Amino acid sequence: MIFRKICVLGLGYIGLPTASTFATHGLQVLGVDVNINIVNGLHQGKIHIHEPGLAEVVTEALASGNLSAATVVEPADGFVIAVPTPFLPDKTADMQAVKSAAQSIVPVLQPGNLVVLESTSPPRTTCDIVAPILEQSGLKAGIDFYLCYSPERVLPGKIMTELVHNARVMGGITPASASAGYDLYRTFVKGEIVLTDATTAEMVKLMENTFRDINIAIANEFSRLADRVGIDVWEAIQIANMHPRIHFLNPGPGVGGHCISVDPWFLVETAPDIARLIRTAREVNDWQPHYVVNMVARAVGGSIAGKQMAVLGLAYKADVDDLRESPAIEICHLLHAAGAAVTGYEPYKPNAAIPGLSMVGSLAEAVDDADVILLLVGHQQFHGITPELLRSMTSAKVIVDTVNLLTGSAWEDAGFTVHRLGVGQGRGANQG
Ligand code: SAJ
Repeated sequence: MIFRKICVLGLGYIGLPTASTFATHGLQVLGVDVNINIVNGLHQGKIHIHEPGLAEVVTEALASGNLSAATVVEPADGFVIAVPTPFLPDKTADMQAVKSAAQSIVPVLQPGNLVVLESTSPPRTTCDIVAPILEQSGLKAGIDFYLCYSPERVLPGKIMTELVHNARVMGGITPASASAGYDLYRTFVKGEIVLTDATTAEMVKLMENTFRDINIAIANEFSRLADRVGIDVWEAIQIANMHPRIHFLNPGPGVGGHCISVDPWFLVETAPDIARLIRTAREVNDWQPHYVVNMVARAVGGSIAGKQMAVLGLAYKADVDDLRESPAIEICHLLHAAGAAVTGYEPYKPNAAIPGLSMVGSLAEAVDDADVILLLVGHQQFHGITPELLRSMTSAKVIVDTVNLLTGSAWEDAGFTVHRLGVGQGRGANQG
């Protein structure tokens, strides 16, 4: 199938990179978003997302005349839905954005068109939710138009590379649909494009993120066990990973972001009686911020109330500006609720407004009058922090390191006690 014009619905972390990459590969692309500010910003060449390499591709796409933006869908050869699927307070998927995106295509859908859902969704969404909505057009899915599910699998921070080079799964509701989807994404995808059915593709996506969640949960659980038995979990993981069939991930302050901390719940929702391991892993990871706060309480000898906390890093992981579902922010809220005064420094979003936190624009301001310094994200900017540098900025003595950056005896020499996550008392607080 030949594509000349496509609409990409949703101009967020996935939609904007996808739309602009299609545009730089010769397609006429209309990016559609319900947020007028995003659409207007894009017309002025402004990008609302920090992602390495994205600005360059968007600038090139706009300059070529192939990329434009609007708030309403237009007739096209193909439609890509890349809208968010957050969860509701009861942890079930909020499919409202997917439903209204599909609904907005109905008036312009024509015979021979292709519709691709990219948003992470519970199994059977493409067949049971999207197809019936699109069929309100009077056209039959798989007969009059093609319909696919093709999940995005890109890692925030590496989106522009992974979008092009990762293998892609294309699940069609018919083989002809999968083949049409293949033709569209072949425009720019250099990785393999594997054809399958829509529900398998939905499961593949959820299985991948669940696998990672469970593997992080076991690392987090081992960090607690290490505390209990008096060993250094980072050292133990390093040694265990020398085994040819073992590959532990890292413990940390918790699992955040809009993917891994959300998607496994879609499987719990689908079959709560079966997905018991998946639920437990979610609960282990969701508890990790509380575990860190307990660690802070131990580090200060009991009460957090009245203490001045300097929090370094608020993003959900290293080297991204994304604050969604961030465990670091949850830790700040818990500290605030326990009566601490919390100052936050997030180099990628220095001006973020977060209730209960006073934000500052530099490391020096953050630690200036701190009693305790908490390192919650391993941003590159923090790799260069030395004991001497920090000592010149603060009289604080207690540091809590949840990402294992502040190792070695030099910290003690500079008068700091570093409490590292997953390092039991038996090993001494500063052992590297
Ligand atoms: N984390 C740990 N320990 C680790 C690795 C990660 O605690 O060893 C934490 C991070 O700090 C973060 C969370 O887990 O809070 C998730 O980070 P991540 O880098 O594992 O994943 P995401 O959410 O940025 O991106 C994931 C990726 N999925 C997989 O690797 C299976 C990505 O490929 C997906 O496209 C993305 O979810 C998505 O959009 O679904």
